[in-house]
Amino acid sequence: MAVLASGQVPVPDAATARAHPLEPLTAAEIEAAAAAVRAAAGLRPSARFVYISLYEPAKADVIAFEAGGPAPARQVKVVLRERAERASYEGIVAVDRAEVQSWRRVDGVQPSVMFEEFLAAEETVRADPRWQQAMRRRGVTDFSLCMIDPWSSPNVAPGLGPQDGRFVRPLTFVRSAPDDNGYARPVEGLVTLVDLDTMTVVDVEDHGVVPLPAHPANYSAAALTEPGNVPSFPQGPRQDVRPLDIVQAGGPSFTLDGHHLRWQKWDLRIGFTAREGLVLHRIGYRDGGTLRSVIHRASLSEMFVPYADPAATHYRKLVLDEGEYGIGLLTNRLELGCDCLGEIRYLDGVVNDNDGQAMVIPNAICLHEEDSGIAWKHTDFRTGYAEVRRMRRMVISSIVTVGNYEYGYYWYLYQDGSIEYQVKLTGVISTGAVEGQGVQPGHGTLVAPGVYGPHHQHFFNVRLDMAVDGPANRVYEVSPVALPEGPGNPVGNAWRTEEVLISSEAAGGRDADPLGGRYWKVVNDKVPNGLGHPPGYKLLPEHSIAAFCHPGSAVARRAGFITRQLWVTAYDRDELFATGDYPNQSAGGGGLPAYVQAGRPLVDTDVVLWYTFGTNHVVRPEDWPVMPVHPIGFRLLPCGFFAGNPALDNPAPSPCNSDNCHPDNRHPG
Ligand SMILES: [Cu+2]
Repeated sequence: MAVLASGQVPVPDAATARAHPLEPLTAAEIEAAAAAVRAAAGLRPSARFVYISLYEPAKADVIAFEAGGPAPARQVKVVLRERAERASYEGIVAVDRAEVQSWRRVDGVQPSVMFEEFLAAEETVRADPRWQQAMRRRGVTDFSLCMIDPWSSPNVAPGLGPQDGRFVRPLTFVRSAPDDNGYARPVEGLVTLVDLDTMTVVDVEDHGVVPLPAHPANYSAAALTEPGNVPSFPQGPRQDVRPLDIVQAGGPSFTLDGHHLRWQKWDLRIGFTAREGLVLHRIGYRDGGTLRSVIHRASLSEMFVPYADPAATHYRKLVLDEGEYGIGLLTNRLELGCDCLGEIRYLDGVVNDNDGQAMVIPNAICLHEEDSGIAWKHTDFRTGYAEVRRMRRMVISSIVTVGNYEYGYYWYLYQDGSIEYQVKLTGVISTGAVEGQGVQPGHGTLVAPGVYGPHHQHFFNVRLDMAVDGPANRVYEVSPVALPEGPGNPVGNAWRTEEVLISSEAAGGRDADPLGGRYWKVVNDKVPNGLGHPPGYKLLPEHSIAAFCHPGSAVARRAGFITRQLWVTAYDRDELFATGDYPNQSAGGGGLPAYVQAGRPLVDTDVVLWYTFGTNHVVRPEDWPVMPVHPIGFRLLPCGFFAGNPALDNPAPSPCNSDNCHPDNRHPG
C-alpha cells in the first residue's frame, strides 16, 4: 500500500526508473501548487481552493515519454473561489519550478460546492430565525438533531445564475437521536436558499406543515429488533450464514508498481482526481510480446439525478453530482472484509482541502481479483469429455457518499479481453413526507407510513479516450437490419448488419436502439488483422434510458449530455467533462453539445467516446431504509482485436479429475 505523505515525490516506475507523467499528484505537489498561487496572486484568506488537480500532459507527450522521450512538465490546474470578491479564478502551475504559468479570473461561473461550504451552510441555516420558526411550527425545538443537506441550486429561474450569487438550496431532515437515520423524517415543504460567498440565508420557503413521519428506519444490526423500526426483524440478524473465505494462498496475480497495475496480460495505470475520483489510464493488453493499447483514459465524466416530482420541496432536485460537488473528494475509506473481500491491495486518494493543503483518503481505491463463473465450456456429447475454464476478473473500485446516496464505481478487466464498467447504486433514497394514513403520493412510492421516495432518474456519462492499437481510430455505428423477403431471403429470416461511419462531430450524437441491438465499434483501420478485419473494440450500450425532461427545458439544457446515449468527439486535452468545466448554476449548453459544435472530423484520428447510461428509479418499498445495490453499466468487447478467443489459454481448473474431464486436463491422483 502506498501511503503518500507530504514531502514525497511521485513514485518512480521500476520498469523505467522514472516517475510516469500520469502518476497522481502527491501531497507535496498539491501543497506546492497552492503555495505558488498564493505567492504569485497575493491571495487573501477569503480565497478558497476548490480543485488542485494534475493537468495531464497531452497524449502525444505521454506516448513520447513511454518511448524514452523527455518527461513532460509536471503541471497542476488550480481552481479557486475568492469569496470576498465574489469571483472565480483558474490557472496552471508548473509545480517543479513553482511557476504560475497562467492565471485568470473566470466570470459568470460558479465552481463546485466546497466541502467546507457544505458544513457551514448547514450551521448557517440552523441559526436562521425564519428556519427555526418553521421548525417550531412542526413541533421541533431541538435543532441540533436536524440534518440540513445543501442540495445544489439549479439555474431554473431568474436570479439563480452564476452571476447572481453562489447558491445552494438546503433541505431539512430530523433525527430522533444523533446516530439515527434522519432521512426517515423529511421536513416536507421547507426549502431554504443560502448564498455561500456571504454565508447567509437568502430565502426560506414554507409551503405548509406536513407531519413528520413517526417511525424510525434504522439499519444497524442493533436497530433491527427495536420496537417501531420500519421494517423490523424481531429475530435479529439471520443465523444460518456460514463463513465464506476467499483465500489466495500464493497471493494475487497482479503487481502494483506505484500506480502501474499489471494483471496477467492487462497493463494500465490508476489515477485519482478530486472531481472524478477513480481514473484509468493507458489501458493495454499484452498480446504475444507486444503491449497493444486499447484506451488512453477512462473516467466518469458526469452524473445527473433529476427528480420527477413537481412538489415544491422536490422539483429543484436536479443534481450534477460530479460537476457540482466533486466525487473524488467524497470518496470513502474502504474497510477490508467489509467493502472488499479477499486478497486486497489498496491505493490512497490524495486530494486538496479548501485551505490548499493535501488531504489523504486512505484505502480510497480497492484492487483485487474475483472468480467470475465460467469463461467457456464445451462437452463432446459423443464421448462425454468436457473442456471448461474458469473466468477471473480484475476489479478496480471505489465508493463515494453524496449526501444520502452511495455510488460504487467498478471497473472490471476480464481474461477474454473485455472491459466492464458498473455503477452500484445504494445508500438511502431521497425522501419526502406525505400526510394521511395510506395516502399514495402522485410522483413517488410510499416506503413507510408517511414517507415516500419520489421517482427520479440516474444518468452517468463515461468518457473513453480510445486508442485501439494507437491513437488513430474511427467509429462505426452497427445496426442489424432485416432484409426484405424475396429470392435472396426465401423464408424471411435473413438479416445483416449495416455499418455507418461516424465521420464528423456533426453526426457525433447517437441514439441507442435497445430492441434492435445497435452497438458502436472503434477500429484502427490502418493495421488489419490476419483475417483482414481492422482490430476494434465494440461498446455494448447497456442500460440506456431516455431523458424525460422536455427538450428545450432548462433541465435539458443543464445536462444536455443525457439527450443522446453516445457522443463522439475529437480528442482535446481540455474536454474532460460532459457538462463542461463549470456546470454549477450554469444556464446549460456546455460540455458535449458545445464540443460537437466544432464539427471536427472523426475519421482515422484521435477519437473520444462518451457513453450515457442510467436507470429510472421508480422507488420500491424494498429500497427502504437502505437500498439494496442496483448495478448498471456497460461493456467493451474486443471485436477483431484478437485472432480468436483470448481466454483459450486460461489454465484448466485444478480440481479437474472427474471422468468427464478431458484426459489431457486431468490431474494425477
Ligand atoms: Cu435512485
